[in-house]
Amino acid sequence: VSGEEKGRTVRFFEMMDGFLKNDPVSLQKDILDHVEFTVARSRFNIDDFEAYQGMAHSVRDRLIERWHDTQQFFKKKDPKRLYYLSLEFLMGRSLSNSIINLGVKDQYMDALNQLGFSFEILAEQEGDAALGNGGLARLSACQMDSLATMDFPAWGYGLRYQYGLFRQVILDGFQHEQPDYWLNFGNPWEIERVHVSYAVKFYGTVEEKHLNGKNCKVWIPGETVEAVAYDNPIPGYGTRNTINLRLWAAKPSGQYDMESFGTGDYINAIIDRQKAETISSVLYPDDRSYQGKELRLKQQYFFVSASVQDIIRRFKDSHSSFDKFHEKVALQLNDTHPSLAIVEVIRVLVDEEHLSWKEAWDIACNIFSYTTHTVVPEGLEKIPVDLLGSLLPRHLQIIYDINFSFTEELKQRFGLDYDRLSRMSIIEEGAVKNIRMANLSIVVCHNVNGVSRAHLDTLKSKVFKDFYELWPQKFHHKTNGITQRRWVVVSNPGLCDLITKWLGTDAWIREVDLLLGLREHVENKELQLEWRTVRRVNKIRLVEFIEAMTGMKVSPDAMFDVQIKRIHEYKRQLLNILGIIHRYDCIKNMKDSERKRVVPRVCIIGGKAAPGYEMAKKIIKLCHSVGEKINSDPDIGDLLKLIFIPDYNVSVAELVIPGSDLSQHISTAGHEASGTGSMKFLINGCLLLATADGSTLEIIDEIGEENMFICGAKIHEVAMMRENGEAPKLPLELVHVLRMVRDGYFGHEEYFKPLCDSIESAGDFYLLGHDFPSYLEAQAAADKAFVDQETWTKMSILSTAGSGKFSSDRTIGDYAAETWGIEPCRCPF
Ligand code: Z15
Repeated sequence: VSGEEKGRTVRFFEMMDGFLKNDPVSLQKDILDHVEFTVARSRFNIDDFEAYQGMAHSVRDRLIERWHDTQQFFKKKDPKRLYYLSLEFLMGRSLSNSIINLGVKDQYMDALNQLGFSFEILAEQEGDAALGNGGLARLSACQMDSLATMDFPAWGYGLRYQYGLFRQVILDGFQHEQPDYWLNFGNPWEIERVHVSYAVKFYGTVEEKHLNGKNCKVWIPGETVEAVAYDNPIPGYGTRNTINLRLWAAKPSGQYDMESFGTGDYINAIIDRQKAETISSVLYPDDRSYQGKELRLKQQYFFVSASVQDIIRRFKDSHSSFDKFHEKVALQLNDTHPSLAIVEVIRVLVDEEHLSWKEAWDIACNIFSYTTHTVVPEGLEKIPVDLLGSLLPRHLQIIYDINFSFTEELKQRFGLDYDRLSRMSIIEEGAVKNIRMANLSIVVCHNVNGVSRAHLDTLKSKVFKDFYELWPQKFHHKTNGITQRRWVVVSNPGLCDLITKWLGTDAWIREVDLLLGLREHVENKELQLEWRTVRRVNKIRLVEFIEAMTGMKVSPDAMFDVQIKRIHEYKRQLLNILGIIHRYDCIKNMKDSERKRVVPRVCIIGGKAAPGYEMAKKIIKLCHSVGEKINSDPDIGDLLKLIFIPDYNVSVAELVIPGSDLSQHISTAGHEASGTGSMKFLINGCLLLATADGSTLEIIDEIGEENMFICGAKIHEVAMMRENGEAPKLPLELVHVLRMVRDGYFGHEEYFKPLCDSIESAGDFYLLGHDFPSYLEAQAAADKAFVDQETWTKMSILSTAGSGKFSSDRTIGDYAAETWGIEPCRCPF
């Protein structure tokens, strides 16, 4: 840094220094001020929720302060920025994460103690922000944390759904969906920007106009809706940088009032206007099934259009032409859900900024990159041409133009290979014509990323084979990761302190590779003992939670065996449950002497089924019916318990993961693109029982197969069995277990029949039969290892020690260097 530069930085620093004080006395005053003036409750009579609100608002002030400094600093430096577009962000709670990342946790703890409040109780008052479904949505949340912590000049864009993911309520073992009124009690973590709003157009027609000697397309919309910005500050850890997640809410537009109110039907005109808000009202709850719904398409375009307008406005604030646009802007698409952004950028540049097609095209090809999260062709998003044409007539024209040039290029390259042309075309012909959003994204994006090494292999050899042959240089992978801030520092403070103590530094919170240093101490008896103690405390916390949620008392001496994730046939919760029935049946048939050697287990399953996914809902019911039978069997006692944790979400995960001994990741090999739950368990020292799929393959590389329990067919074996159409011969143990279900041992035999049929008469697509024996072997190996607590503890320490690769810091570092071309831009303290 030059002397002059330094001088400026110092003045800058002085300017921002010391606005809000963080000593416990100042914090107390701020909390109480907010209770009195923001929450409007008397400071002499406040309950835990009001105290939470007061505290949250005081934290919010500190976030805003740093947010301003960061945004000003970015503006001054004008670096290349990353814009991360995702329709889903699964943020969970913010209080604890914020004070830890701001570095003011101890001060707040003191302040609260002096006021007579417990931080843990206040933190429990907060509900989850659940603006997403599962892995893809939590991934974007983890990546935002890493982007902020690593000082990247990044923005997130998303939708501010009024209803997040549904609440799961279990009645008589069946899942019911309830709305998630997450905004009802106010949201201190967002800043409403009434003045940051854009008009978003829908429907209407396209007209050809002659302007300045050029032919122009003018889109005359049939409906206009206003997008209003809500900013959610994302604080980095160990840095002043606080980046922005901007979520859009739909409001009626003021622009066309004269027309609708001109008819004199005032009341109906108001009611009509209000309908605009439905666009951002509700998150679609099915991950990876696309139904071609108009509202969903409206959501996608609404969010994309507002974001693109905002990005272009910000760029134009400091640039007078688009020459440098691609040097200043990178746009990342989280799956194809925001891929209309590609078309929107071209439309705005050509129709509104009057660039040539070639200029606009070159810009789009330079700025966009895309991550795919799916393994199967059915997982690819399609939009009916008619639907898109009526909602976005100009965009359909542009898509056809792109496709025309693309197919011309294909013909040049491959000749008139019509099979190939029809496979690769952006338009899918057929009874219903569809737009293949993945094809559109691959054609334009300079970079297509898979989420694990195995996933990239599948993309190259199957899902995007044709495209890989055409553009091999576009295809890469960035193995997913999770943030150690939320998944250890926030959720497992005991383990966090222990790791820091043994590494002699807390630097691993920013440089996760330092965890490797734990390997040196793995034989140390003192560490082993402390490790077990911390894990034991976490288990007891989980025991209390289970009792509060389900009324069941379980013993912390048992092995806690956990499978928590969305319910999906390919994730094979059914394999888990059938394994539990087998275990139950074995115990029932044991002599007393044999029972003494059984390792007691508490099996825990949690997860939501998409509301329309019948098989997944049956799996939830089966879990409850089996649990009821086992848990009430006096013959079994503490040897086996089966618990279903209702309404699984981010904050439930934060509590369950640190208290688990064993976790299951048993997708049929080749079906899980990556799987990020396994990484959260791994870093918390929970052992994995897993199939060789997605990211577990890379976990094996890092910690060694000897520290995990691996089972099931390998990816190539699955492919071979399916190709050969091998008649599945089911193992006898499995046939026996299915017999019990069919015979009504757990009741509801009619309702469960399709589950049994999927294995016994529908070809067992997910290969439960094939994998059952090796699954049971892996379970037996886990039992055996658990008996020897010292070995188990070492495996646990080695799991944490080897988890560094699976930090989202590593993922984001790779994206920054290899895909986005962005550099850190660190706001001075
Ligand atoms: C989703 O959560 C994932 C993939 C999808 O195609 C959709 Cl629509 C939702 C998950 C993958 O199933 C999981 O393997 C991966 O770890 C995660 O995305 C993040 O990449």
